[in-house]
Amino acid sequence: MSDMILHHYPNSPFSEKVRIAFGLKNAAWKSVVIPNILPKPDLMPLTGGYRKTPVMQVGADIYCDTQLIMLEIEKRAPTPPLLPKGKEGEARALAMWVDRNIFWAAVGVVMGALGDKLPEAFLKDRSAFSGRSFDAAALKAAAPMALQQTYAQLVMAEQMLADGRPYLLGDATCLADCALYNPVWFIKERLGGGKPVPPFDRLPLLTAWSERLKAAGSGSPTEMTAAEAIAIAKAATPEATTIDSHDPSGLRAGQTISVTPDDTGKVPVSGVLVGLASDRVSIKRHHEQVGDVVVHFPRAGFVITTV
Ligand SMILES: N[C@@H](CCC(=O)N[C@@H](CS)C(=O)NCC(=O)O)C(=O)O
Repeated sequence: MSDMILHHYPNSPFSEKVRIAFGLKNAAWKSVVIPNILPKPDLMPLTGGYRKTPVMQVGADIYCDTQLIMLEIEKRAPTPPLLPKGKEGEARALAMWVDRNIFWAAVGVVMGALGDKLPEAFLKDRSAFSGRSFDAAALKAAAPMALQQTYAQLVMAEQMLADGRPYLLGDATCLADCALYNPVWFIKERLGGGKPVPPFDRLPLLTAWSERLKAAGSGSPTEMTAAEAIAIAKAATPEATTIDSHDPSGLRAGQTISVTPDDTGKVPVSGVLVGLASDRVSIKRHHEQVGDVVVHFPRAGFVITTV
């Protein structure tokens, strides 16, 4: 089986959601470190313009967004499972709640504290990326509200743990734990430096939960260069895909479409539709550096338009 290649950077909290899954599964993976702002010249030929972090590559298949990356890891490293039998929907829905609600509140907390220490190029990049102002003074002013929002939502997770269960959905770790680890890790690692940091001084169960997860580590990464990853894509053939002909979109194989995230980093990626299912849309693209690749996106939170 081809290697799972993660294109990521160390400080990226969404990448930590994936790295902790590798840790829980004790999985081997290849690590390509990418820039944390544009331009990303070695990533664009693979993704066709998708710029977010992380991206997972397996041969000539490119998986965008952690929603889909986690499902692919689950297929390729199934033990222990992160989609608990009979509770797959709960695990995925909780992950969406964290990704879409708690993450941005946590960004407000971290950026409010660090904004005036971050390079201007980073603040400019994140303003364009998010459509919100990443002006250091405005970030600082908004930080108290971000902390309250983060606290109010994390309390819900604290309540889940109140019956003594070690993880969000019971005795075993699941996708929702990996998702929640992303903003918790972000605040604790960037601001706490090992010491208690608000709002975790008020969240003892969540603090203990995060220490249990941290012990899982990140699996076994091996460094790989971007050039090596590109050569792997070029030498590989994308995996077979299928189209659900009853999909509510009415889309048909062979149509040229573009796929765009609906929240941040809204760069459309165009290609020929080769795969369609309830959890993913897949398009074939060609680029002289990487040859034919299939780029896969989740359905939830992505806008498909026919070109
Ligand atoms: N919905 C996306 C969110 C990814 C995301 O927002 N990642 C941040 C970094 S943690 C990002 O892309 N920042 C801009 C960049 O890295 O260029 C996912 O689940 O993968």
